[in-house]
Amino acid sequence: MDGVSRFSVSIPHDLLGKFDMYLKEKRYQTRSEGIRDLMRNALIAEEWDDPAAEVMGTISIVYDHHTRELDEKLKEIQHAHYEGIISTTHVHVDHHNCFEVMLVRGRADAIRKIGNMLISARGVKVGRITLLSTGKNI
Ligand code: NI
Repeated sequence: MDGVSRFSVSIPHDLLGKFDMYLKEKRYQTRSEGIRDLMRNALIAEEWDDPAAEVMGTISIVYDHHTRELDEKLKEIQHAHYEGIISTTHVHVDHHNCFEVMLVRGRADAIRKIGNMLISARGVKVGRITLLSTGKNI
């Protein structure tokens, strides 16, 4: 393979055994592919540590839409930050609960701020910011 480096790693037997179990569970065909993904994830986490880095990801929230003024508040936050939120998908889970996933792109600090505002809104039961990458630097 062109542009590929090979290196050897010293690793305790126990740790390698656990790692192999992890790879099997995650359906990796080879150790190399599993290690490449772990390295990319580490680099993506590093990207997000730089406030000015351009990142992509998702903000997911589950909330009860009967909570007073919550729908309005969530929409207000999204409109105030329309340049960072590319797309929103809303699922009516049941009579009370809504699941909303937003695709986001922008500066890491701006995306974190939007996510934290949405997740901390009163009535949001659970939320996650998923840190992904534009893929340019990994
Ligand atoms: Ni709904």
